[in-house]
Amino acid sequence: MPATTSQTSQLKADGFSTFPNVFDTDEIAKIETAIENYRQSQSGKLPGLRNIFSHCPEIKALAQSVKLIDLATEILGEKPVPINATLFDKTEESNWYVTWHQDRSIVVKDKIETPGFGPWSIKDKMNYVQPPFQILEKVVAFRIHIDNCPEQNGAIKFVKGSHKHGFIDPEQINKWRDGKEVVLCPAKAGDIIAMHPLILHASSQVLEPTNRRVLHIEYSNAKLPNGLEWLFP
Ligand SMILES: O=C(O)CCC(=O)C(=O)O
Repeated sequence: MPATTSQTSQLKADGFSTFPNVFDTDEIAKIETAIENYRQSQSGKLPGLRNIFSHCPEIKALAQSVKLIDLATEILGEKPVPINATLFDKTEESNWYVTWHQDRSIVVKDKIETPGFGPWSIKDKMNYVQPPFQILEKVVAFRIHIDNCPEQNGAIKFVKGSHKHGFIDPEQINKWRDGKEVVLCPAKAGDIIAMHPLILHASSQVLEPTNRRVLHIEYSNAKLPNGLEWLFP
């Protein structure tokens, strides 16, 4: 399923692009089973799950599949590795919204103090760090939709082109985005929305009593300096 030129150029220009029907119903059912088995082992229906690659070999294999690696290679220009996977769910019982933000952190194996990298934090036993812009430029995230996500069901929204402005001070985000074009991106089960980590994004609560599961897999071909290593090569 090669990316079209218009999809890759939209991703470069706008910071996001939709790839419809990447997975068929059977493929999505397999992804769903793998995720739900892991989820049940982690005290049930948590709204989000980190560290999926460590616990879910099926999802690690999916991330390393030719289909996804080829797509990420076309976007990034040089073969990447999957570097992290997270599940985001919203349901009537766990109905959260996400305020405008950029994804500024990566996950690495060990904490090694390195100029330009920081602050550091630990979440679910993983070392998160904010790398310099030059690293994030070489990251793309695939949001794999496990459920249909119509506009009113917490669809993600983006400030078009905001990834080109580097790091935006979190305190200034609301002022900064004033008057800028916002695009709401509904999706169907099996679609992928590809996004640059620095695109400003947010999402609302769900208005329908259904799941809104998105498997978010990040890829990068950046070489980390100073002995730093990706946690999941
Ligand atoms: O799935 C969502 O609505 C939010 C995802 C998110 O916050 C993120 O990708 O950083």
